[in-house]
Amino acid sequence: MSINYAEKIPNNVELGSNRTLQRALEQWQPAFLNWWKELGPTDFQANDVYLRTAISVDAKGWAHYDYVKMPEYRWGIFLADPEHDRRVGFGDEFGKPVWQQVPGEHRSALRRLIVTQGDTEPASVEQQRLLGHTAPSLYDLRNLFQVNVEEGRHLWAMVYLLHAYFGRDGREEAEELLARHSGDADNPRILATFNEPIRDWLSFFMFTFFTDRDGKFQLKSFAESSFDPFARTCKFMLTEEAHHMFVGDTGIARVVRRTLEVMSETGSDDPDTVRHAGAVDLPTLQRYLNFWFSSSLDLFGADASSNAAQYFATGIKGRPDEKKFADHLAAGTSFDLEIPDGSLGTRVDTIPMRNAMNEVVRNAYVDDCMKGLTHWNRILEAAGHAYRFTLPSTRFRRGIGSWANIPTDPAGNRITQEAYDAQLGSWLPSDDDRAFVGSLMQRVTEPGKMAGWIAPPDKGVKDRPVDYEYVRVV
Ligand code: BYC
Ligand code: FE
Ligand code: FE
Repeated sequence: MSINYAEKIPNNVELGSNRTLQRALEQWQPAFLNWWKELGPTDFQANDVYLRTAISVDAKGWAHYDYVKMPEYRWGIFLADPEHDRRVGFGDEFGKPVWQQVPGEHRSALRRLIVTQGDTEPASVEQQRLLGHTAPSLYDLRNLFQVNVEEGRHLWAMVYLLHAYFGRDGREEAEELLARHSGDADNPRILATFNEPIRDWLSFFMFTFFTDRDGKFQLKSFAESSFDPFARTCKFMLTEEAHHMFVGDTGIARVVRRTLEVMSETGSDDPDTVRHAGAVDLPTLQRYLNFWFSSSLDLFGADASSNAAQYFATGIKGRPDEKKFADHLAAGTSFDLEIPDGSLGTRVDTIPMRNAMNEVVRNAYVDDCMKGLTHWNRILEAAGHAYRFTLPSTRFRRGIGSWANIPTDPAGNRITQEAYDAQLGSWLPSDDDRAFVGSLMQRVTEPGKMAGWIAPPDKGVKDRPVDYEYVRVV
């Protein structure tokens, strides 16, 4: 039987004429659909959702909007257009032609990075699977599902690379991507943040703001890779990533707006008063922010990393926007790292620049996060309110790198373990905070209506009004 691949799996990788790839994907697809049904969004699988589907990479085709039932979403395989005569942009191979096949000596490093990237995509879908039950509006429900199907597509993107370029062990890794599960005691997801539960929409917005943003920076680093199919795959994924961060940024902004309304109505900024009126008090938002930001910082790896140096030297993984740097070799230069010393102090350790690449990328990420905070703080300022959100120090609550398990306060000052243990509960969401936020999570399904803890969005999706029926729930 012949399958119309362009129709079933939209692609620009000539899937229709590649028998080996077809066979691998045909085997994997039923497993993917089973996984989606078991560990994807609970319920709503039979409902029509107003979704964007990528059907080609050009400006018109990549964003096609229509009602789709999620299991019928056409998870496609797209690479950004090739760049004529593209050359290695950094490291020891600078200026040589990029690779269209995987060089034998870089095979295991590339496979490891593709698997780590691929692992996060289905992990996030698993983390978010229950949120549909408590969506604050149909608009938000639709955005959740848009993010979910696209993370599913990102998994397809990595599975395509594994199937097309890594033979038998690539196929085995592709199966493993569906076997590990977020939070599973025996077979968890690879990176810690992707095993943290996302039980409420505040966590979802923080996650899409802070954790999807790690995705942005990792994908931008891979978009520079000398392994050209990998670079082009990641470049296209970035077009979808922008919407995920938009959901987080505007989601938090809408919560802040609603809280400000309630504070103005009640004439009080006392957290208990705000909570009694059914909104999220600002200090609780700050604690959620502290949690997801500090967790996401670990995703950049150790600040001094010989792995990172190796990836850069060999041309496997670059820096985001590598073209903006003057020196693409980073061979003779160094980086000053501030690390903890033995006695509650810090000292400077000068390390080779290449070993500091994780830290360079992390710092760029922190700057980018700051822009979101500025957005939220401007809303507070415009309302004449004195409260401001702050980003914790990159030393705070770290589990990876020089600052792992070093007790500091959110400002990054070293403190004793006792002082840390005594105060950590007040810096992160408490059980009580989570229970309160949980109590607000009531599902709203009337088109255009919002739950009481969140303001409506400025506009709807793709020229549709806010009260459009984004998900047909009946
Ligand atoms: N949790 O030498 P290091 C996304 C491990 S998000 C647990 O610094 P390296 C998305 C590390 O594996 C983007 N373990 O490592 C967002 C290593 O273990 P081994 C995801 C961690 O390689 C939302 C050891 O610690 N993409 O797309 O320089 C929704 C030493 O570390 C963690 C990628 O991550 C952690 N947080 O850097 C959906 C890109 N961090 O080998 C999707 C691919 C480190 O000693 N991954 N370890 O056993 C990489 O580029 C690198 O693996 C890392 C780590 C940057 C993550
Ligand atoms: Fe993704
Ligand atoms: Fe994402």
